[in-house]
Amino acid sequence: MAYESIIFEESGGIATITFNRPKALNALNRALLAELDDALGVVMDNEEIRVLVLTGAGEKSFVAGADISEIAQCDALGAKIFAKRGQDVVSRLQQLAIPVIAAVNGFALGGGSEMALACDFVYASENAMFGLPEISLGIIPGFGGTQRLPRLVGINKAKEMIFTGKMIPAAEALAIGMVNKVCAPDELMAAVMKTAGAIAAKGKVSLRAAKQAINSGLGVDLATGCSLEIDAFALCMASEDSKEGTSAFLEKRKPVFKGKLQ
Ligand code: CO8
Repeated sequence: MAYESIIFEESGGIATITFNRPKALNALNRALLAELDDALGVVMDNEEIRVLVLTGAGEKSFVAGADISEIAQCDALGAKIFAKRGQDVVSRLQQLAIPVIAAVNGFALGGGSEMALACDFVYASENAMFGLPEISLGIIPGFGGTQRLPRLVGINKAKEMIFTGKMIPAAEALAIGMVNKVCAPDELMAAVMKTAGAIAAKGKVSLRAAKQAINSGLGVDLATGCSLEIDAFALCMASEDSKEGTSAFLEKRKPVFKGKLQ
């Protein structure tokens, strides 16, 4: 599929998807969601890709939300289809086996914040603004925001953000746990790529096992989660990478992970 609304790049095991509708502050329309869905399929199928980075084109915006001109045309059924489409893509992003980092370089509003919430973690530029402003449009978040935001920042903070629709700056998003790190705008991508590179150098089997154990464990009780962890741990021990990692430590050298199960 040829992409117009996103840019897809891959280098050294790190794939980058850039939302590319800068004139509309990278708003998510149906065409962009279809391209993103396709690109996530490419990422899933390519075993060489170890980390995915999401960012926005231009200096102003990561994603300023779902495309309001398309929402405005929707009746109730159309809204249901649009919201389901967006939720399916956001869920697919969250369920990717590899780590996903959001590099939020400006506005992350509505569907943009919801996209960031589905990533494994977020680095943001100092000028980034987060928010779920849907209430000011007479609607509510529709790409999972009412569910993921309270789980991440707590119920009351999420309610305040969703009921007021107010934007919060990167520093506040950092304080409430929506963001892991805040960088100067011109240092954001370097910081993200440094962390992505450090992750990409780890064992593929153990990275996937760690992500799966964390994500699957969040939906179950602690005992069940710990039991999932044991299975994921055992899977790692069956991998060539675990032999390499432990041998390298004992031989006082750097491990070279090949990402093979055995
Ligand atoms: N949709 C469509 N176009 C947009 C959007 C958007 N979400 N955001 C910005 N744009 C466009 C503007 O219309 C403008 O276009 P033009 O130049 O043709 O007039 C261009 O981008 C630049 O925007 P501004 O001139 O407004 O730039 P400012 O710097 O003055 O303001 C803001 C930046 C504050 C980000 C402002 O653009 C804004 O408030 N945007 C809307 C933010 C918003 O409300 N987002 C939530 C959208 S709803 C949503 O995400 C729901 C998700 C679930 C949907 C379920 C489907 C039914």
